[in-house]
Amino acid sequence: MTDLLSRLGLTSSNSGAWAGGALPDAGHGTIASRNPANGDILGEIQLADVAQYEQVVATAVRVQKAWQLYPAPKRGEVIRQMADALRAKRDDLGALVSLEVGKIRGEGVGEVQEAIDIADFCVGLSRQLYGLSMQSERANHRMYEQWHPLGSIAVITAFNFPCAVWAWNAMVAAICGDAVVWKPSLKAPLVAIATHRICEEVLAKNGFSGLFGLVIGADKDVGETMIRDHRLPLVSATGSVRMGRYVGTVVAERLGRTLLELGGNNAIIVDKDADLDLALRGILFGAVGTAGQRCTTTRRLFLHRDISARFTERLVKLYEQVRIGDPLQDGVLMGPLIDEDAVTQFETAVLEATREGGTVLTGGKRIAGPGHFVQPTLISADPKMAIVKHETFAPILYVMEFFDLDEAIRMQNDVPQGLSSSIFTTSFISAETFLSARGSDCGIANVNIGTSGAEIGGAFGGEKETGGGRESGSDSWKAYMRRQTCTLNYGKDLPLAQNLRFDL
Ligand code: UN1
Repeated sequence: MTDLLSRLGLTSSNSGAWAGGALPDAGHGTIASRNPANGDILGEIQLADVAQYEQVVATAVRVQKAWQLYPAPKRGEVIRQMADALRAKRDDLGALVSLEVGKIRGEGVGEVQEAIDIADFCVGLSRQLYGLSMQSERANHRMYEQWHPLGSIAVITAFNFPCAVWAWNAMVAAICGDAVVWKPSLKAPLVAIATHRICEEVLAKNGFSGLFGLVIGADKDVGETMIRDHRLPLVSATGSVRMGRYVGTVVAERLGRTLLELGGNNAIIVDKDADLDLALRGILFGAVGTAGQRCTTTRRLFLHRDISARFTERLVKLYEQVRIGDPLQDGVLMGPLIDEDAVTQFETAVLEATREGGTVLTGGKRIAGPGHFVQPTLISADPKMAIVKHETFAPILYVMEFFDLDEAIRMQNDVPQGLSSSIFTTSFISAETFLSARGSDCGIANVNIGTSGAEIGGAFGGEKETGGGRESGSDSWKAYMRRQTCTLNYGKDLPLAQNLRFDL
């Protein structure tokens, strides 16, 4: 383990403030990063204070001034080098993700791959960033729109994707000509430092050291200062609805922009004509993968009543075969929850569900011993139960029945969140209905695959309380730029729009 950490440039005590290199300890206290599988301390991190935050932002703002003038395809070349640098460290960084947040090895490495993928995507994007041209109603006039860098942006990330979600934002923002100040979760600081170091090294080699800043600090000082900071026109935040509502309100007050990726309460509908083997695999990955701690985790399952009883039996059997344990061990499918708080929330939700009339079909308990392990849990539930409408970041899947597709879609949409959704069906009509305007109301709608594990090429995000933001692929880059509409007159006359006359 020590070898792994030192290969990633980590020591037993690490700076929590990075502005073109590590800033010295501010004496603002430290936090420990612990392995959730056994409680071992992986390393200490010196918390950043507000003065260091100032230094990080001032550096980012200064470097951005030069970066925005560097041609976008050249910015793409720097990001290409970052993709390569991440590739070279992929397995080590992936293992660190496993150690610090408890993902199984494949998922840890997969997360770093996601960061590499978005970097690759951005290399191509750097030669695009297209604007539209319009037909002018005036003779000898040309109209078009172009996109300029927004400036320096804030990125706040959650523990569950401690590398990839930052990369979705940072790589795209960098291509767009922006600087990025990152405030990661205090539950995953080492992955943040290691990721930052890899990218900072590339920036430094290219003369843009400090374009990416990192501040590992408390919400009450560093976080508060950051969301109120007028130098950061965009705050991109991933986390709970409660956090997003607060950040959104504070940033809106200063008329800044937010890009919010908040809670999900994702459902899978299994129709009576579905390929049930496929559905079982999709559900298992969606609900048990990452120990139920993805924002895209499958939390609700709607089964057609004709297949419900037999299918549930098969699902219970599958759940009981899931190997739980050290996430770095081969064959293990589920690691621990992130911390003791998460275990308490798991237990509270199970209790609440049974109190409301739900029945635990399998699981429902924490696993004794060191580490924050719980059992993957299936609960037979009713869609009206309050707990079913609530996102609990744990491997709990509520199982419910439906009679026809309209009812299933209605139940699926009847929650405050709107991130991801899917249907398993072999019927073209059911699939298209699910994807139609009267179908799923989520930002992501899938057919015959689960709710999680999206590719970076699409826009990622959701509706309603999920916050409405879109990150990663497609045209999400537009959130990181400012749009300018330009009208040029190359004639000798000055015609006005709307045929207006304004002559003496
Ligand atoms: C998250 O949980 O915040 O679609 C992001 C997925 C991953 C990203 C999840 N590609 O499950």
